[in-house]
Amino acid sequence: MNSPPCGGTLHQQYVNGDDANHLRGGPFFNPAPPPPRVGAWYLRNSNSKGPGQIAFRYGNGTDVPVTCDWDRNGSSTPGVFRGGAWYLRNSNTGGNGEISLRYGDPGDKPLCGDWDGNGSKTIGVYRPSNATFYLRNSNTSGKADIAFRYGDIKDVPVVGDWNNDKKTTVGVRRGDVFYLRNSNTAGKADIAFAYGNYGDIPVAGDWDGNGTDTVGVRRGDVFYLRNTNTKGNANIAFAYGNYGDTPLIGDWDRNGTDTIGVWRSEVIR
Ligand SMILES: [Ca+2]
Ligand SMILES: [Ca+2]
Ligand SMILES: [Ca+2]
Ligand SMILES: [Ca+2]
Repeated sequence: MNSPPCGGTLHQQYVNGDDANHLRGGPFFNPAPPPPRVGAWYLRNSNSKGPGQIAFRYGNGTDVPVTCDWDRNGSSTPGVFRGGAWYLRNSNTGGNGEISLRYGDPGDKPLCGDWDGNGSKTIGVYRPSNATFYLRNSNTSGKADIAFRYGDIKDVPVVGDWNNDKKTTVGVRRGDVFYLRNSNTAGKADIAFAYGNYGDIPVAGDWDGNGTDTVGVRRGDVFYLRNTNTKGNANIAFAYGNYGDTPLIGDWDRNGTDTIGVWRSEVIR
């Protein structure tokens, strides 16, 4: 998993992110090979400011991270989505993927939840190009068990158990408004409210351990978490990680409360 990746995707990232000035060298400029990147995971067991309590590297720096309780032991652990391939790990440690499967297409956003309420959390994807959720009830390759359109193109997906019925269902954020639905079907939002600012990254989790997932946003390096799915101010706000990190949410320590983490693409040194 940690071997140096290669190919067009990484080159693109290098050109766009690391050394765009090299493009000014002209059409014949041949850039040096991009430095290999890994995915660095920094997880914290409380929703508060402070150092990461769990830190490890897993996957490549061009992967899309996803976290879930893959093996139903109560602990959220990492997975990476790489253009339709998933590599899942059952502990919050560096190492090789323990489960690999194929599901979804490049460009999809990986998701995880207990879509059918049977106690097992499983994979899903949101496809931005057609605003469609494709959910699967096992962590295996195969076709979607549930597929439906919800929201609009350019919406950002969020998933959670908004009504404490043990089923994870979908939602989207559009502008500064969350549109949450209590069933995994097409239809109108059951809950809609504004929270945060345009451009915030939406998250969802059970911050207070009461069984209901509620929303939050990450803005810059600050998490703003709310304990009800309603309009209002953040109940919890704290800085964690760096600007540009990808937020992570999970119950890393199996205490029934979801807390934050961040994922960062790091150059191997
Ligand atoms: Ca399930
Ligand atoms: Ca639910
Ligand atoms: Ca809650
Ligand atoms: Ca926890």
